[in-house]
Amino acid sequence: MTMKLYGAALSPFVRKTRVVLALKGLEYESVHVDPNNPPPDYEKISPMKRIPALEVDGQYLADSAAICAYLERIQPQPALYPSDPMAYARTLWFERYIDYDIAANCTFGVFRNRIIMPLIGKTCDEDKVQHYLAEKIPPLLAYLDRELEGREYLVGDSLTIADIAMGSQMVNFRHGGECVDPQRYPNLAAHTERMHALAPFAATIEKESAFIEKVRG
Ligand SMILES: N[C@@H](CCC(=O)N[C@@H](CS)C(=O)NCC(=O)O)C(=O)O
Repeated sequence: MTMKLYGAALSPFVRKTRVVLALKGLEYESVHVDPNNPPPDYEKISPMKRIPALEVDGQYLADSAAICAYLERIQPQPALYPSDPMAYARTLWFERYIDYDIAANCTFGVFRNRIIMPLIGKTCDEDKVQHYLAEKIPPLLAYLDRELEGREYLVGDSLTIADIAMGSQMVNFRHGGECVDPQRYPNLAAHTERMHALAPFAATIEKESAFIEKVRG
């Protein structure tokens, strides 16, 4: 079996997928796709022209959630989805909340404005960023902070796809010049620190940060 992962370095969804591939020890080839300028035939690979997409022996999968669920089936260890039905469904809920609601605000609201806009020759709308930071993001982070009270992981007592999804979005939040405030969200701040200390996250953060520092000047 040969696998190709289509994506770009700073995408939180690509990073999430790469962390899962690394934890499961799966080999793959990386193919660079710029989401702002995908190749002309890319929609055959990813119908919405988004990254990541995975090619497996000539078949294609789009969306990090579908890809990671597939990877769990082909390499069940380490298990990143609980077997208990309720714990499994709660894991999928958190993954969805993070990939959509957290991403829409922390990554697309803050990181995209501050880092991607200047990279593609557009200006950052800092008023918009401040609105996200002051109004939209606090209740989203507060919910996860409450859910993490007295726990190391979002669901059960081991790492799941939900923790990886959150760790990945928080890399972009950090690249965007923000952090999870340990005074306001102590449980989530500790969780983020634990995620970012995992070897696949630590390695990618080091590589990406050097680039981000250059962009931020
Ligand atoms: N839910 C998708 C989100 C993927 C996504 O939005 N990727 C962004 C890059 S971070 C993208 O490809 N954007 C290009 C576009 O939407 O046209 C996933 O988990 O894979």
